Amino acid sequence: MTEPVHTACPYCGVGCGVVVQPDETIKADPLHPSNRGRLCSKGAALAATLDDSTRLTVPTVFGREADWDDALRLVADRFRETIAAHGPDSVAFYVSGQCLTEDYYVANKLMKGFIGSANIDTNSRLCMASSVAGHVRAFGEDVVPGVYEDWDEADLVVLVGSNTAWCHPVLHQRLQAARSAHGTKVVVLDPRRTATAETADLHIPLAPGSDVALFNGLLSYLYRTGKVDAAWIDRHASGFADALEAASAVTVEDRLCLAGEFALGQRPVGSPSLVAKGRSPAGMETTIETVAAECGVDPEVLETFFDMFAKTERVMTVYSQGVNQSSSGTDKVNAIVNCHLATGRIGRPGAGPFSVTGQPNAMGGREVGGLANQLAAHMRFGDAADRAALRAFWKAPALAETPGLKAVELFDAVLDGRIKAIWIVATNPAASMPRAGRVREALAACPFVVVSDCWPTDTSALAHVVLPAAGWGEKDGTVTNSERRISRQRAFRRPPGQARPDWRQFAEVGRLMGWADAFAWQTPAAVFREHAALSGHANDGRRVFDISAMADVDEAGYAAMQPFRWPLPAGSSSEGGRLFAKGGFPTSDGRARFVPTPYRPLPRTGLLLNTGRIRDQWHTMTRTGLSPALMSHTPEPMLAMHPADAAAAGIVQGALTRLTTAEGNVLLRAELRHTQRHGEVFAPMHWTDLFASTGPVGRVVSAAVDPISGQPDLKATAATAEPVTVYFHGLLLRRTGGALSDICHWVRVPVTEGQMYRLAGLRPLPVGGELTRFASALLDLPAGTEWLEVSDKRRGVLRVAAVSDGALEACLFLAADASGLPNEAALIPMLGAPVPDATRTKLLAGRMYDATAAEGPKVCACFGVTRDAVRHAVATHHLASVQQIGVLLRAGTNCGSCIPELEEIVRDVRMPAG
Ligand SMILES: Nc1nc2c(c(=O)[nH]1)N[C@H]1C(S)=C(S)[C@@H](COP(=O)(O)OP(=O)(O)OC[C@H]3O[C@@H](n4cnc5c(=O)[nH]c(N)nc54)[C@H](O)[C@@H]3O)O[C@H]1N2
Ligand SMILES: Nc1nc2c(c(=O)[nH]1)N[C@H]1C(S)=C(S)[C@@H](COP(=O)(O)OP(=O)(O)OC[C@H]3O[C@@H](n4cnc5c(=O)[nH]c(N)nc54)[C@H](O)[C@@H]3O)O[C@H]1N2
Ligand code: SF4
Ligand SMILES: [Mo]
Repeated sequence: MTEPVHTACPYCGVGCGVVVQPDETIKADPLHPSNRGRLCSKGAALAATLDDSTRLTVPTVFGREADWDDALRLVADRFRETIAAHGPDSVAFYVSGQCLTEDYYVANKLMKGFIGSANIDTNSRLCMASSVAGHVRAFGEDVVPGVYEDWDEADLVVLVGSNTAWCHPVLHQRLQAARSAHGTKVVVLDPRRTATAETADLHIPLAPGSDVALFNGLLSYLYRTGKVDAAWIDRHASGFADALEAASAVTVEDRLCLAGEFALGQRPVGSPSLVAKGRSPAGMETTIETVAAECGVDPEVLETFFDMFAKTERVMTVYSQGVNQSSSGTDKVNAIVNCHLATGRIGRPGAGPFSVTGQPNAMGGREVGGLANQLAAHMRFGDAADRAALRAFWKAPALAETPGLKAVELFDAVLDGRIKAIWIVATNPAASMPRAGRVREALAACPFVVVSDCWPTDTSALAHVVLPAAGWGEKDGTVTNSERRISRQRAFRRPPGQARPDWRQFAEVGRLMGWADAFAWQTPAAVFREHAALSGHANDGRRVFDISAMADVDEAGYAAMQPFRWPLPAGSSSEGGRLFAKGGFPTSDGRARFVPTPYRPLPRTGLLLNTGRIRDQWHTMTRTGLSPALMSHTPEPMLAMHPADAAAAGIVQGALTRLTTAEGNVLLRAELRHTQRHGEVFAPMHWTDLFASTGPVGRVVSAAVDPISGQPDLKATAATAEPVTVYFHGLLLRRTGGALSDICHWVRVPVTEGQMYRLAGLRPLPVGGELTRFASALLDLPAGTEWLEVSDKRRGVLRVAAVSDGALEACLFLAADASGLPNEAALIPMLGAPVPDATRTKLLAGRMYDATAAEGPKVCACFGVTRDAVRHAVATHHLASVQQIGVLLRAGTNCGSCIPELEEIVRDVRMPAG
């Protein structure tokens, strides 16, 4: 590489452009319309993930290295044999919103067009399925009406179940800039007081799962206060009366009562006239108080929000996993959309519902029909004309006629033997699926499991065939972000070893299965051209998704392609913009649909486990877990609990805590926080078997799904928590990585020169020779390494330092209580460094406990500034702003991801006690 390469960040759906310099330093792209020069902590640390040392580089078949031809021939043969013996529905693909559009297109074509089954589903089922279903119900097609400029132009932004400060940081920064420029108001609806809520004008800590009640209440309020735009509804939508009726029944009792008043047949129908004539359906009054009680919030706060929404024309409602990942996720989406349709606030500058996408290509995957219930190019299973058009376009011998199994059902079908061969690509379901233990059982029982990934994972550990995939920076293709903007990802380095792009793997298997012509592409540009042509095929304005203007793009054009927003039909020269302000919905009559969303409260017993993300980790940590800087923000899997719940369970700050659900249990460190509601705990989704002994929290998350979208509710599992007896505490540093055996509880933290493991003994420390064996298993030293030991059995203390070629190779400290362990921050730099005798003695004498070196979690990952250092500086220098912190400590001056936390510290430190 001699010239800078413009590409897109591989993490979240904001879709930021980055520029990679010839020396592989990575900076924000100042010209990319999605980020205009901004980046977050994860984007800023991308270079650290380019280390090849732990990558998968060679295909393996039944644990042995194989060449690509043999591996792919085996895959093709086993799929063909399974289909011949048991039919096309006996095989499946499980793919990912982290596939590029070209990868995704080829996988979907192979399964739905040629194998003849729709058993291809994707991790987008866990992520976007409720938004997809909600969009289809309301608009007729899965379309996000708004654009990023709306974030600049809105006067009110309502963030529902969306921790944008951590999960869509660059959009969050854009919103903060808009607030400074013209005072945009921000309201956050989230049961937790998140970093996002900290920065908002109003935070409504609603009860989990109560969003439908809240937005139903809002619809009813808009109606009562005369804010409904009857003229717009009359022209562009239908079903208002039914939606209003359902919205007006807040509780079960109210619903029963309403059912009596609106006997079937007597319902007010033809919504617009109902509103136009000003008829108020009797008995349908919902009060602020009833809604507030249902949502567990202060009625005054709720009214403030309803009033703000009612009065503000430029209002945008942004939502993500607090909405989608819910057993009422699709209704949550439609309850939100109903309020925007009712006011005609859609597709106008600064106004509309806005589903932010999670993964870099969540949107692209939906364009190619990656979900089991979709066809390619937004065509539908339920439409015979669409099926005929697709069959003809692909010359498909066996186009699937009906939807396939959705993720949770799909893995159930693997477990019960209906599915006998599965190919998993760019996703780690053994960690990220709910009931992950059951998914592991399913994969262990499955006769043939293929996994394509860049790194070893909990899932690849269960595969018969592991295919090394070319990753970010090593492959070419396109991704689509939250605002329908298609950007190029460009290769700037060679894949390590024999790693190959996913689309090539699928295309080769398609050819080997006998469909040489249909899978003959030689370049990703050729795949993209076919995808673009299909989007315009038999379309004539029936489907909004149309990028047929790109159907003839040549290799040079594809190489130079600039980011553009769809729709971009053949003949159009300007990119897509806001949609639906003047109607024109892709339904049979061009009208949007109001959808009645009767409220279904969550069943509640004990604690409710909410799971989600932390600022600096990405999902199952295969990439972000490589960066010590990103690890420093939250180095250990934790369980956030309200102090009162903790006290009731006898759990103290920092206690190792067992969280138990119907699915099993995991061990997490308790973090007592007033930001949690009573009765609700939160755990991050990120840790896996490779990072902690109890593995992913997904093992204990239930798999209740939304009845319409099939998306699992990952935010509400009934749970109990209890403290765990810890017999000893330990700290291990070593050069080698990997999982430890299960002799104690451990959490692995990558550090600059190796790995650090925090240990907790769940059984008493062994004695005598057993103790030596125990220590040696942990140290994992090459034979013959010198090893010095100091032990004080009476105090239950063991200290070991192993030196190789004069440098510290490993060290282990065990103590009866945590205060007997050395300071981590002082120890970490010693790993791999030369250790003079004096230091060794000091180490073993235990004189490494210097409290002044105490570090603690880092708030600014870019400059390694700890939370304590910021608190100290704010207090002693009387700092009043984030800017002042930046001047003194540099924190917050690079990517800006920590700004919400810095603001929180300023507020916290400067707030008078009480
Ligand atoms: N740092 C980081 N950023 C990421 C990712 C990552 O792994 N790490 N992943 C990306 C992906 S794929 C996705 S999908 C997005 C997800 O982005 P977000 O949706 O913002 O992230 P989550 O933490 O999953 O959940 C959001 C919030 O929903 C709240 N919530 C839970 N239950 C309810 C409820 O009943 N009602 C409401 N209103 N809120 C509720 C939770 O408390 C949580 O704060 O992030 C993307 N960005
Ligand atoms: N409890 C709980 N569980 C959740 C969630 C939650 O909030 N709570 N959120 C859900 C959501 S929204 C999502 S999106 C999922 C994410 O869950 P996963 O998709 O399982 O998580 P990732 O770690 O992103 O997995 C992506 C995998 O693809 C690999 N990879 C990266 N690039 C490539 C490539 O180009 N080719 C190939 N073949 N492999 C590649 C990575 O190494 C990694 O192993 O998790 C879901 N699970
Ligand atoms: S906000 Fe951060 S993670 Fe998301 S695309 Fe931009 S740089 Fe990447
Ligand atoms: Mo996601």
